[in-house]
Amino acid sequence: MKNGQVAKALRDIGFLTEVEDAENAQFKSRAYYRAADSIEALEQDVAGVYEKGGINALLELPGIGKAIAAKIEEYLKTGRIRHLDELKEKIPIDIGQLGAIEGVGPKTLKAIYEKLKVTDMAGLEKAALEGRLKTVPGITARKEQDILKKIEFTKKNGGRSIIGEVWPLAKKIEARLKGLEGVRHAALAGSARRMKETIGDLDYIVCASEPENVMDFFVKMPEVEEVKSRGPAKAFVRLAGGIDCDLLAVPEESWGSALLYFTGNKEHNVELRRIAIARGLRLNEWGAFENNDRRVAGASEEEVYKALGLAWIAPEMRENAGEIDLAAKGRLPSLVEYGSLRGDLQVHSDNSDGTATMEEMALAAKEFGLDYIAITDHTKSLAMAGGLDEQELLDQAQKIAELNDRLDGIRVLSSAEVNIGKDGSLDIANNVLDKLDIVGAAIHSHFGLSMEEQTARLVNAAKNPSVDIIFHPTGRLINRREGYPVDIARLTDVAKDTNTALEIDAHYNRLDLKDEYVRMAVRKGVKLTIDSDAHHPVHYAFLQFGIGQARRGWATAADVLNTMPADRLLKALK
Ligand code: DGT
Ligand code: CA
Ligand code: CA
Ligand code: ZN
Repeated sequence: MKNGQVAKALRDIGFLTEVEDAENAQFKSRAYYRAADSIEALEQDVAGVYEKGGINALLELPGIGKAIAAKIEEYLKTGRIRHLDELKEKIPIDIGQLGAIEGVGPKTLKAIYEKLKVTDMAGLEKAALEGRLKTVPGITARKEQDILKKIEFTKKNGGRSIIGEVWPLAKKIEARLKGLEGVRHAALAGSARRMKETIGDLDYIVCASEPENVMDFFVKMPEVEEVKSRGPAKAFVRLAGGIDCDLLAVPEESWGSALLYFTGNKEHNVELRRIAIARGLRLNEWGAFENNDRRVAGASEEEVYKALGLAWIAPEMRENAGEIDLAAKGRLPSLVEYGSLRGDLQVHSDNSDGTATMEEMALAAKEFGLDYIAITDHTKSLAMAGGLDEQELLDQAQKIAELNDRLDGIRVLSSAEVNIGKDGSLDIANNVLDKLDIVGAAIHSHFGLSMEEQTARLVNAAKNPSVDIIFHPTGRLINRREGYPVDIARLTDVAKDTNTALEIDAHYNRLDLKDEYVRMAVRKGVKLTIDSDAHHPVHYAFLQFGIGQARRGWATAADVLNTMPADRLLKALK
């Protein structure tokens, strides 16, 4: 169903229309909101309505007039609405974030944007903390404090948590539960087990001889801020920092079915239940049962899948995106494994904006278990990040050669994160890039350009014979910025044709490419890399989130270049 997307696009137009001209556009923006509501409430798929009856059928829907029907048609045909793109270009604010702050209306947002160029929540918070917000006409010191409070509130309570931010605590709690006396199994389930990039709440399942003791322990953990409910085999708490946490205890014979159920996702579960029914079984968190209530499976996930005629499916794939069909045919891919990366191809040093020396980064990589890293400092047009020019890059490559003579058990590749210009050109000449072992290129500016222009920039970079990898291809920052618009179908085609790899940036703020784009790349045989984008020696730990994302996109080791030893990798590059 496209209804949700169409409604969102209409609502965004309504909102930006109001931001653009708060005095006069109220009537117009209301019309968009009404149309959005109407599409959302529709029972049929709006795409189906249009396919059958064309624009006239759209006009018959409540609240849809000529101008809006034309925009819906445009969206259904092209996946975008030019008018919305133009508005976004004029007022490039993050609507999801800034539009959600209570008490900050379109008129205020416009004033803030015009004076301070603030586009997102982080920027607004920074401006308020630095006392710049009250320099905006109409904003008093009191209102500034007010906005700051609302931001804190939204940050704490609103929305979903980024996986990397909750992961350490989530795993700590899992380990604690596993270590409790009388606990036979304990696991973190839900979206965290599926390695989704954002987490709504944490779900734990335990199997224990004395569930009451586990509940006691759980509600008394030091991080618990509020106990929302607590029973003999179930508890629900809120942790400091605002994330909710579910715990369920089940008997041994239901361990697998409960783990399966609470890992989800919901659509995967629904589909499994449908298959169970077709086989004369009843499936729930307690097991798979025959009509006479005899349990036929439940103790392990494998057993439950087997009862349904399916192979065990890795949690990261459980999104009802075709994986069940593959499991039925015994054709599941063998996913790239955690810990299987031999190297990391995006690492920064203090020669640009990293915090540690090349040697420190190399030694930390070795300690982490990697065989090689590429030092990918920024290049000259990214002055903010202390980008290197041609001579500095060549000097750095020389130092890397000396470093390799000195170091044992870790190899350092000379490289760069070359900045892609507005027109798709690079800021470092090819004859210099060719002296480096490997070259990554990335976009760091001009985020307001259209999809055509952004795609052309990336395609240009991919066609450059010196460029081996496109780093963080869509530029998204999870929960902060959507990324610039890219025609991924086109980019993946060009990447395939030119033997350019696309990166899964494992930094948990990016995870870019995201899962669905990874799947597209894998399907087309595009090579991927999984890189930490480390700016600090501890950042190699991010790699696990990149692997999680790769697995969510069905990638195997063969799809990921840096599962290879360095020599083979260098031969595989263009
Ligand atoms: P989240 O917490 O929003 O990041 O996403 P999940 O997937 O962790 O969802 P959550 O915590 O609401 O529930 C955990 C799992 O429990 C979910 O993935 C599937 C299962 N589940 C929850 N509600 C339903 C439901 O109404 N029907 C079915 N079949 N399964 C459900
Ligand atoms: Ca959850
Ligand atoms: Ca939950
Ligand atoms: Zn970077």
